[in-house]
Amino acid sequence: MKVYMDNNATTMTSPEVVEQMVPFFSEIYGNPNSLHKFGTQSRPALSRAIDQVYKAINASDKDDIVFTSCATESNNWVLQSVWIDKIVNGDKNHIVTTEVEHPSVLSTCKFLEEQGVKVTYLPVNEEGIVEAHTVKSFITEKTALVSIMWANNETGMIFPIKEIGEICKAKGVLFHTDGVQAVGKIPVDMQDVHVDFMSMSAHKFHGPKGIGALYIKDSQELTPMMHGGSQMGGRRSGTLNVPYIIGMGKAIEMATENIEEKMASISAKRNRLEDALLKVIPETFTVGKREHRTPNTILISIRGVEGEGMLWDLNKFDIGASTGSACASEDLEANTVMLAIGADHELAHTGIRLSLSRYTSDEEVDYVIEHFTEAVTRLRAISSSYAIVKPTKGGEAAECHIPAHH
Ligand code: C6P
Repeated sequence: MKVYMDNNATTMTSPEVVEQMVPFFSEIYGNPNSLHKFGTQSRPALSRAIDQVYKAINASDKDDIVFTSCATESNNWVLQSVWIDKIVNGDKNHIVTTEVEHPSVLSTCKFLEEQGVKVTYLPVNEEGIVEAHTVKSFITEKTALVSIMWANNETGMIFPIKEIGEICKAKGVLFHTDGVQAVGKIPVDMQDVHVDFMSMSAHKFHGPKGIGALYIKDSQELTPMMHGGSQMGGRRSGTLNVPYIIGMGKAIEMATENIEEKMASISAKRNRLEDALLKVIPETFTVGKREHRTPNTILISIRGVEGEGMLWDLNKFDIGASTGSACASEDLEANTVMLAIGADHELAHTGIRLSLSRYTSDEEVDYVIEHFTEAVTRLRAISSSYAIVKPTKGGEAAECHIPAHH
């Protein structure tokens, strides 16, 4: 059996999505901006896709959706354009974000700091959530933008976006949220929150890779980063990626219809997996309360077991998991979110992210429980920082002790 449990990194593209995309490669391939039939032929499907995205997040106007190549582009666009609009050409000098944002926000903030922008990186509480009152206390007269993710990719923790939006509105500060790990996983309703900009990536909800969007409330002015042929109303130039936009539309529609039912089914499997691992493997904990998390995510820490070693063992069993963000997994650094919540370096190296999808089956959960436990037992037996007192017998968890200095 092969089990994919890294759905926060990316998801399988749904067969129904691929089916919708296929005709738009070699049959209906005209440029939608062309005036001939080859071009105009794709327009109804394009407009349906825009409808699907705007309905899925309950935006107020179709023009509030601009397609991009991915959330990294959307995040860069907002941060760099607000810098140009409000700091270079305005009287602000400050951006507020958090310590636990995705690198597409954090690296852009670092770049902006090099340009002279003041950036505040807000801390998170012991669950890994940035609290609304913390945001409030750091906004100043000079703040141009608050950029805070809706849900964290490593822990699944959901941030208080509604409260933060209210604070930003009251203070007259623009509010951007990276909605990548929220859209398609939990209800996202743009009429219920005060958010100026929200980034999305289709491949996180069973759409194709390489297509994303930026929601822009009331189509407000935002200096474009892509100048050219004035596609998307001049806000993002470049020939529209028709098949991928159509794929994103279908994927978001499928992910968000009956979302409460989907959430209940995924969280039941996630909870069963988490309960089993916590019960069978001693000295193990998971980050954050379940009710504060997206329904598919577990960040589990196993004392004495290096995350990379664990991934290697899981890989041998054909189980795909990660130690954190896929884009940071090659640098073998400690998990940044675990460090942010106060874990020491050794503990922050023990995090394993398991992220399920609506395609995860009960059999797959059983398979992971069995082989995860096996891998931990093997790795603890050879770990210098973890002494096994009593070896595993008849499927029972080993009794272990952690040296006093831990
Ligand atoms: N996180 C992960 O393993 P792109 O690559 O542009 O489609 O998405 C970037 C991105 C932005 N924000 C958040 C919250 C994300 O989780 C991601 C992608 C993956 O956690 C890959 S690094």
